[in-house]
Amino acid sequence: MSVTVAGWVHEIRDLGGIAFLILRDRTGKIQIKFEKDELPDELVERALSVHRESVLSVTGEVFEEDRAPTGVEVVPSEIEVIAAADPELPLDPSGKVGADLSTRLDNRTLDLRRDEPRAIFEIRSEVLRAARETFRDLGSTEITTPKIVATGTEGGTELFPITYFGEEAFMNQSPQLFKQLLAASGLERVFEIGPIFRAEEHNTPRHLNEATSIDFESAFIDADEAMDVAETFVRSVYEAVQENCQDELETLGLADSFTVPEAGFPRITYEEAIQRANAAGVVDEQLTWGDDLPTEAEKALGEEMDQHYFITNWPASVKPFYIKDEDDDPEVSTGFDLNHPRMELVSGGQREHRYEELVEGFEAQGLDPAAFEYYTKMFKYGMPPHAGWGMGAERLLVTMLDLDNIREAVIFPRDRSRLSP
Ligand code: ATP
Ligand code: AMO
Repeated sequence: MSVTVAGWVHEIRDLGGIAFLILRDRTGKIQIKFEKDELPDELVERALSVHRESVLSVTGEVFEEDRAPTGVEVVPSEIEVIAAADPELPLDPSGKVGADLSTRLDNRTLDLRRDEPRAIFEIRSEVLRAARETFRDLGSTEITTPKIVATGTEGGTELFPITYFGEEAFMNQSPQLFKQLLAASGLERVFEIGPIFRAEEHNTPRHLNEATSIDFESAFIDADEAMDVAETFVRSVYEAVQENCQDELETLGLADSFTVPEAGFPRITYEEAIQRANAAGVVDEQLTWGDDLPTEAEKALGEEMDQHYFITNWPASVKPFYIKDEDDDPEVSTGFDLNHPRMELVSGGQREHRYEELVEGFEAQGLDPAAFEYYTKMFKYGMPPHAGWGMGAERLLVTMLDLDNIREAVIFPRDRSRLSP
């Protein structure tokens, strides 16, 4: 049978009278055999003088050959060098020579010719596909909202300022206010998968300056129901990966260990969480009501819980203005987090939908309600109770695939010291 195959030169082994060239593309590798006596010198010379990672097109006959890596090989009759590669590569895509993460990120195109990083992004693609399917099954509508905005929502220090035709503007930290406005629109139940921008000062293995947020918001549900949705979401995305990404899991060495988290994620209150953290003795000073959970406390809790778990009823003082307080106790909020044992994945809650209480909340946080008038005024025209959450897509992947660093889950990450590629 005659075939034409095209791909990258993975390896050339020249044994004298015979040479093998391994050609690679995303479907696999194929051996091209050069018996030098039996082929035109010019063809052999042209093929074997290219450097690794050059792009070739090879036309020839296919033969069964047990000694070939895939059981077949091609004897070439025509070779076209489509794009030559330099002899020196900044990164070895065959993986024989290892490279640190920074070199890999500087040369992502070459890095993604390797099986393992490619498997991560094939899985990421499946996660986002399954995410959309799950949300649609839950009756929600996909939205996209502006990334250039006039106000921040998640704390002023983490905003990237930009100039918008001479006016101060910001890169959006979260679609929070837009998704709430849409829960009150005729759409009622919405989701968005899009970029968020946070001027986090430090380089950490779990923070990015541009991340992908998976946001959900629905009218007529409360915090408990929003948590039910978060659990269903996580489980169905894991199920999709288990079902559709066996080859990629195999490549990452996870085929045997990968499991779908069991239903019924435990829900512990913030109060219980700080008691447990105090009992574990991992924090220098005992935590008291109103403290944020430090990283060591989150870690100790994660080890103890050993599965996904919710922390509910955070103190109102540590949650943003849009989170509703419990009706019977204004100190306690309906805000929740969903944590993987390694890190926080989700924040969410029921929202304050009453106009007067919302505006009081702004003032309590030192924010000027006038700047948010485009948002608050809609609370005067029929704002239903609503709830929702936001999840970092990269944190979902890092925890699902047991990656060391969140940058492994983004093709071109933005961090404190990385603005290109
Ligand atoms: P989010 O900011 O989305 O809520 P998070 O995991 O950063 O997610 P935080 O509540 O901000 O949650 O912080 C949890 C812990 O992580 C805190 O102990 C905080 O000190 C630590 N932390 C947060 N941001 C950073 C950072 N940029 N660098 C180092 N540590 C951080
Ligand atoms: P929060 O600020 O907790 O909540 O963000 C929600 C989730 O987004 C992810 N995330 C990040 N991932 C990587 N790098 C970052 N710098 C980063 N910042 C956040 C985390 C986090 O749990 N508006 C609320 C959500 C809501 O209430 O609906 C919000 O943005 O996984």
